[in-house]
Amino acid sequence: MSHTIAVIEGDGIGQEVIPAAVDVLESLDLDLEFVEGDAGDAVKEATGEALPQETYDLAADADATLFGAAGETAADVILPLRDAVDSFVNIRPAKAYPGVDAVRPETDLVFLRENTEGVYSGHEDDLSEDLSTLTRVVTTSASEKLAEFACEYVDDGEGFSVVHKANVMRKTDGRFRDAVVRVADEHGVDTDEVLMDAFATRVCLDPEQFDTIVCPNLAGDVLSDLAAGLVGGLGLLPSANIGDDNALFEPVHGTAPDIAGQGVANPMATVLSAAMLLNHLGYSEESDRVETAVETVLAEGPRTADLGGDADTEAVTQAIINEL
Ligand code: GGG
Repeated sequence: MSHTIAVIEGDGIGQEVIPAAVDVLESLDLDLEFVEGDAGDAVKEATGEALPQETYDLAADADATLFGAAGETAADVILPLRDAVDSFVNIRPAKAYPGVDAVRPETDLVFLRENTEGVYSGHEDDLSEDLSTLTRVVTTSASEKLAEFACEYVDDGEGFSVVHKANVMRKTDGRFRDAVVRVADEHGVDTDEVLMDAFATRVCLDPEQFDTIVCPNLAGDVLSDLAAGLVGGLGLLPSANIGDDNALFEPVHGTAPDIAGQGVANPMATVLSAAMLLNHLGYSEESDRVETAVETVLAEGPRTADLGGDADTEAVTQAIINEL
């Protein structure tokens, strides 16, 4: 069966790592059709719109989307794109690979981040010259939907950690915590609760205490970046935004303006996101092959500067393709 993949590079190193991941996917010789869409800072400058309607529709209609990064226009691009694919959870694995000089080589975590609300729901206002406000939205229904997904995701009797700050944000994180724990109890899935500030310390000191982490939107964004610091950097973290009928895959990193345009960005996070895309579309064997190829190159192949090497994006991408 043929699948249509929407490909949206966005800005900065998105324009370097997305073509690399598409090269890897094309080398597998599957029946995938790639359709390109524009979005991001440069598109906004040229057209006034960071996410043209046709790009939104492209993502909504495709079987899956591969997205790079957005800079200043992140709120106008990433959030609507996640909405276009109706994604309610952002899966962010943070795993230390052999051969990478990781701060905590024993790290193997998966963040299940609520993906529709919290402080990312867009209700922000300037009320006076001195005052800006932000409304934090938490619904029982979105929290329950995330929890239902988490219960199926763990499916191994392991349970998961619920990370929140309900001792301070009693109404919003209280609602989130209560809904997630209730759904887990109904499914007979064990949970342990951790306040998000304490989690930040504990995961740095001893990441093996944790496995799957279920958390609100902003906490998931920040804490997964923190976990990236434990495993060798943001160049290694992929992500999947999953909806009921659609999905979007993107590296956790942003546009990296300091290195954009030089051809030296690490393509691993995007290639691993492409592996998650393959798995989502049912190509589990090819997905495993891509992840194994990445692992092999990380262990013994060329690496980019963020991992202490001097190889460029193209050399690392070619090394991955050679391993497939
Ligand atoms: N590739 C994802 C990206 O552009 N990340 C930058 C960013 O600002 N992300 C915010 C988010 O993931 O919600």
